[in-house]
Amino acid sequence: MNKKGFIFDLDGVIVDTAKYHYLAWKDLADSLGIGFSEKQNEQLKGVSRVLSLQKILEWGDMKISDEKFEALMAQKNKEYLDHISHMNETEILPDVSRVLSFLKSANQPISLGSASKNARAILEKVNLFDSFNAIVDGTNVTKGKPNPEVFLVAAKELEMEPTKCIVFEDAVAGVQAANSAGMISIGIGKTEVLFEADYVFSDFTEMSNEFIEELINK
Ligand code: B16
Ligand code: MG
Repeated sequence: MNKKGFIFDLDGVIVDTAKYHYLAWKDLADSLGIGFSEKQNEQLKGVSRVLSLQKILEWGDMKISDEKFEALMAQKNKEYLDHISHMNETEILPDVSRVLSFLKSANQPISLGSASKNARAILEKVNLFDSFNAIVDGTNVTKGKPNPEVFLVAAKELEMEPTKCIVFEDAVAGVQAANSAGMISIGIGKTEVLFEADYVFSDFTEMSNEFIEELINK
């Protein structure tokens, strides 16, 4: 039987936590007097917490001490945790559960590949923790997307060759990471943004089980 390793990003693929990241970063940027648009937020998708704050400070042309930097990261994460504390299964994006069930019934190994250090907590909240054979997140890697580390570790956990892995990603940095890892990249979102991906779907409702079967048998 054919087997592929299926690796799912979390934020923007399984759940729409990007909106909570945006709210928390926006409040933080406001408190520093730095303008922060939704377009800029797009550039933070898939990017680690440290790098996200570095970018915001760059946009505001602001330099701060290491202590202040740590305090701001903690402040942002506190607000973000407040938002995610209210999450439940209803926040799983459309047809994600159908795709996960289909892969499980086809005996395909599944991993999470997220930059977030809060990934495990979020999976628990939406009751999907047990749907994965492996979970790799921001606590397991040192290099953030677009570096391929998170996906390469996931492939290793699944005991699959990188070229036999398929990544679902909503972020440009994540698609680039999947491509650098030598994996098939499937963008979830807009083609204009995710044009570097091998395939793009606006969401999982557009992805048929037949397409997934083709991926398995490729
Ligand atoms: P945290 P993903 C990423 O998750 C988010 O897209 C990105 O916006 C966030 O800054 C990053 O996780 C770190 O998240 O602050 O929770 O550690 O898309 O790779 O699942
Ligand atoms: Mg994402």
